[in-house]
Amino acid sequence: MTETPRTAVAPPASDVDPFTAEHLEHPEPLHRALREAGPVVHLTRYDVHALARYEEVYAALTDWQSFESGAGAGLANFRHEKPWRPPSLLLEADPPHHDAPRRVLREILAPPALRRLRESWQARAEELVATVVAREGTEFDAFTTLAAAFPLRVFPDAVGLGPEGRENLLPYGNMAFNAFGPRNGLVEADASRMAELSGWVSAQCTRESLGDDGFGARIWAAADRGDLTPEQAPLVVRSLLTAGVDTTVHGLAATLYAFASHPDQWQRLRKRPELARVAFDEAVRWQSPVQTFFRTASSDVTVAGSVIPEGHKILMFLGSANRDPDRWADPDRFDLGRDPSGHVGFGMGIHQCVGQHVARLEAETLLTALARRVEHIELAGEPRRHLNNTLRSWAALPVRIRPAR
Ligand code: OVM
Repeated sequence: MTETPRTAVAPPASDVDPFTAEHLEHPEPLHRALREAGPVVHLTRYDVHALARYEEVYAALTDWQSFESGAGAGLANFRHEKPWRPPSLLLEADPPHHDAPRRVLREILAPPALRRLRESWQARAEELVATVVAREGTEFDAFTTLAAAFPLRVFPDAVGLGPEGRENLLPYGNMAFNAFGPRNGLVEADASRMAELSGWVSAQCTRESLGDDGFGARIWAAADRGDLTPEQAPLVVRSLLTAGVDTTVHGLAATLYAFASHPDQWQRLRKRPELARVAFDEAVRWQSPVQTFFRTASSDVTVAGSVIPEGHKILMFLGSANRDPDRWADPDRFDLGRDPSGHVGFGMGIHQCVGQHVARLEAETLLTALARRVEHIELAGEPRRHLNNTLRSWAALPVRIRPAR
């Protein structure tokens, strides 16, 4: 970002609320309007500056010096407002504090460290798909049966979580992702369970409650080596539990929705199952399970001629950047033939999703098993969204399949 020019222009203003049910349910018209209004749009209702074009979203994500995360990655400005929980050491931190937790988690979740999980995740995907394919009738809710069931089968075990209370994981993540938005009805609906869910998650982050062969134990081992302090370790475990479940559940749901609504692309995957990873990234681009994140200007920052005043928030529309026609050819099409790399569905820059290799391994193992056993998949009814201030999430995805012979 550049110095403040003498000729700063006032950005176009809008009183739109992106967090209403209408826009959360169908974000595309709002995204198009914001992209067309200009590179920066002042949202007067929240006094934040919206970026909806790929170029500006990418630039802001990769400029942590101008746009800090330490004041929160949601609407709440931690300079003035008390966070609902102790801030994340990863998402809600800046260098240099961010660096040690990031390095520790990056190594634990890096592709070489995940190799030992592949075989068992393949086996669990085969089991799950076999039960679905063997059922009487071939119509079912792919959200519950596959998208939610698979991550819940593999991820908590990989972390080393105990067996009790795992049903709290999705509600906790839903609450955390709502909390990035304004205090609307979605946040109020979570309020009654906040203390209970936060208490449960905190209790899972101690050394004693984690198995000795999982991501959690490796985080504690990093503390034993001195790569983290003992105070940091439970908060790094908490990041796994916050960011690692709902994201993959709704990312897999997006992928299954993409295939159920594009049967020709399913045939393409069946012929070339090695496209599973590309398919997942293309679905993440096309649906953007994480729709938005905020940053805070750490000085007066000029974006495309408009000044974002120091201490003010920007609202980055990842889902809109991922469908910007200036960046993507035929952006609204889910297409296994395109190269989706460069999408900002996992963010970009120093905060880019540290768990993305875990997510891709879940997607690869599940999709490969499905591609082998399912000849055809289509929608069997209207999919239902679950509304969340940040996640593009699902309540039901009715599908019909024809098992392969
Ligand atoms: C965290 C975290 C990181 C990314 C996303 C997120 C709730 C949370 O470190 O807790 O969403």
